Amino acid sequence: MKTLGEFIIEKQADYPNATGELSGILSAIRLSAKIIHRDINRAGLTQDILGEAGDENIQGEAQMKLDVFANETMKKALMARGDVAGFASEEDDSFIAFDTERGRNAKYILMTDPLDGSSNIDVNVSVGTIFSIYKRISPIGSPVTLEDFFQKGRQQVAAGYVTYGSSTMLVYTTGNGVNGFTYDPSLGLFILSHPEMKMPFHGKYYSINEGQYVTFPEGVKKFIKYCQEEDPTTKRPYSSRYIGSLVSDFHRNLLKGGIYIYPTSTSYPKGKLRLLYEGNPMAFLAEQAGGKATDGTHPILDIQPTELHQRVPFFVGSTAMVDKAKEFIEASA
Ligand code: P6P
Repeated sequence: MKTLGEFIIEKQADYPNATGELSGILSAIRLSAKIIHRDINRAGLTQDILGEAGDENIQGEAQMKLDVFANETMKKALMARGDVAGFASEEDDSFIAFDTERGRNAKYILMTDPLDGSSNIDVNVSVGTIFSIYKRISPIGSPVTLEDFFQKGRQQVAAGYVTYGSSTMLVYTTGNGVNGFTYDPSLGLFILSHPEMKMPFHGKYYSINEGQYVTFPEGVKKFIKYCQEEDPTTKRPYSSRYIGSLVSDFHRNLLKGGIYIYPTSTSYPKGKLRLLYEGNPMAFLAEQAGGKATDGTHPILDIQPTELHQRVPFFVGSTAMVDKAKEFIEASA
């Protein structure tokens, strides 16, 4: 049995020049996950944390009380460790510079969707936390600037998610593969349960909100019909599985193989998912596990960010399925 803490220390030993700051950030995320897990699992028991917070985030989405709670929990845990210079979140309009002596001298920044899929909480469906970590590019000793947050996804030094499902798992990468840890609440420990996770090259699940079918681009419509055709040689039809929680759909596809798609639509002409704290971290994980992530045709990790909350069409999962979707999109262009 290897705990997340032991794993982090073990991996840090692989880097003789490591200063322990990245390990400190991962420890802060671990603490946040335990606290959020606790509150999600008692959400139905105390009305004070269910439901809407009565405010909207910059996306115009009603903030759930647990969205705000998760966001503040992560901020406090990271500030307490002092290893992060700046923070950006789905729940905050702008980035936040941790403008303390320690914060100004920290090397890293973190972006997060603190509680993805939170509208599912009140109906007891899985939700997740997504995080993305970069080295800052602005001078150490000064407050972070927007340019620190506009780095391409390929510059990430670490990324991961916590899925609060039938069990709570933390899955992350620091660029040398993907490892999964299952939380044991009786011990208060994350235990290495899924070492060196690999996304199957092909899969049988496709995840997309087919209620929006009529508004999808032609290539996406053709890919969906391809998934539904009878063809035993390619094990079609595939199964449609859409949880309404990116982290949960991604996690199933990471384990079993599959593709998740949130394309452009009438409601979301640029796609719904946010590049910086949803697309990039999930794309980094997918590629590290042998999968792929594109905007339909181009790798997500190569997109140059221009806005903190910019949206992007998102195709992520098994390489063969992402490539097949790209074929239909390019043929219909
Ligand atoms: P829709 C949750 O809000 C989220 O960002 C993803 O986790 C999820 O896959 C998607 O949006 C669901 O969106 O429009 O299908 O309800």
